[in-house]
Amino acid sequence: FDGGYQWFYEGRNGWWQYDERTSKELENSYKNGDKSVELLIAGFLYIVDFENMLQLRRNDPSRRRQIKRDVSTISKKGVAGIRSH
Ligand code: V3L
Repeated sequence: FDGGYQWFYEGRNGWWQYDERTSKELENSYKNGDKSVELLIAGFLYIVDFENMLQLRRNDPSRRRQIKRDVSTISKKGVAGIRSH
């Protein structure tokens, strides 16, 4: 979607792509100009902070990951924890 742009979060030595539903949610909020958005991922609430391009756990902000929006063709570990190689 959107010319092939996708959303990624930081893993160990690489990037994971967000699952499709969450990617769409992120893209909508980003396009809307929101500063942040709240996501429910595997039972935990996370904040995505577009100003600092971070994902943080809402109840433990020390659990933070860098995020990025990039073309879908970049080298990645997989999608939402499912390895692709
Ligand atoms: N989508 C899916 N799972 C997530 C996400 C997300 N946006 N954010 C955190 N988790 P934390 P390596 C990741 C999972 O930040 O080997 C990967 O998807 C997170 O999963 O402390 O380090 C892999 O499954 C972690 O299991 O709240 O690259 C796994 O790490 C858990 O939530 C290992 O990846 C706690 O993350």
